[in-house]
Amino acid sequence: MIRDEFEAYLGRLIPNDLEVERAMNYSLTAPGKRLRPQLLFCVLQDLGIDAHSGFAAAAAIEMVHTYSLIHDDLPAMDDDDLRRGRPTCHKQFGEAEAILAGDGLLTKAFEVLGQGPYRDDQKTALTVALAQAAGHRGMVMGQDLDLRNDVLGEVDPETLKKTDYHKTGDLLTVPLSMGAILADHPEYRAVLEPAGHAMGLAFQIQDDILDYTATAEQMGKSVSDAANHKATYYTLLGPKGARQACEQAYDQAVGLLRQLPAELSETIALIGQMRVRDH
Ligand code: GRG
Repeated sequence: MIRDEFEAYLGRLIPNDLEVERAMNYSLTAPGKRLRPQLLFCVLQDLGIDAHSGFAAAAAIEMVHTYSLIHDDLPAMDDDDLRRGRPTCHKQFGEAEAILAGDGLLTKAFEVLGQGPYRDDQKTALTVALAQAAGHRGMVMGQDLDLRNDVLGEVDPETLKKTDYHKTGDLLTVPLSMGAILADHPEYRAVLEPAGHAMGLAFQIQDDILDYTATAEQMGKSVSDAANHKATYYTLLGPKGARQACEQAYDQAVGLLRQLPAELSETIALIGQMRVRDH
């Protein structure tokens, strides 16, 4: 199965000799859902490309995602003890090593992408897409907005939307952008990217709901929004409103994908699985 092959590939990318490498591998190979890689594989399959050719790009996204989780869990940010069902990186390796593990994963991502089996023009487009999604006008900005919202203790719906669009949506959209680049259909990005953002919004609302309704054991991470009085879609819209908004956003994502000339059946099926997730 492609998922197992990818897991084995991911486990081979970083040696385990140095303490920082052990910390990087500890978080990277922990049991995450691998949604972003799976999204890329599905888009590639839908566009007639062998999903294996997406391994380097998918690993790069997963490394950036894992770095963001390590840094998000640090005491200076969310200060969480549990991630992917294990003690967080800083609980296991100490704060300084966890900061370095995040830095190591972020830079390794671009090494892996640059060494991937892609044409130079594709590498350039992939690199720019990932850097923009992760960077200071992407996920980093989203995280920064999130920190400010937490300091204020309240947030209006527009600011929350902007925060999550970048904090969660940008990195969930990048697999779709990369799929279009690798399939030599860059014009599909005009549809795939809004679809990715609609899916990202739905995913975030679902995360907010699960934070109130699931256990830490189920989620493999701390469920701390209520204790932290965090303003989320769940607190802004209530349980029923949040569920409706989530369904609407997933419907919008699928509706957009159906507009493409290619049939996105694998991607739509994966979105169907995301829709019913319980962790
Ligand atoms: C530190 C720059 C920086 C950014 C951090 C990831 C992130 C941005 C914050 C985490 C806060 C959070 C819970 C966001 C909700 C959506 C989200 C990204 C959840 C985690 O992704 P999953 O569910 O995790 O795909 P796994 O572990 O399955 O990969």
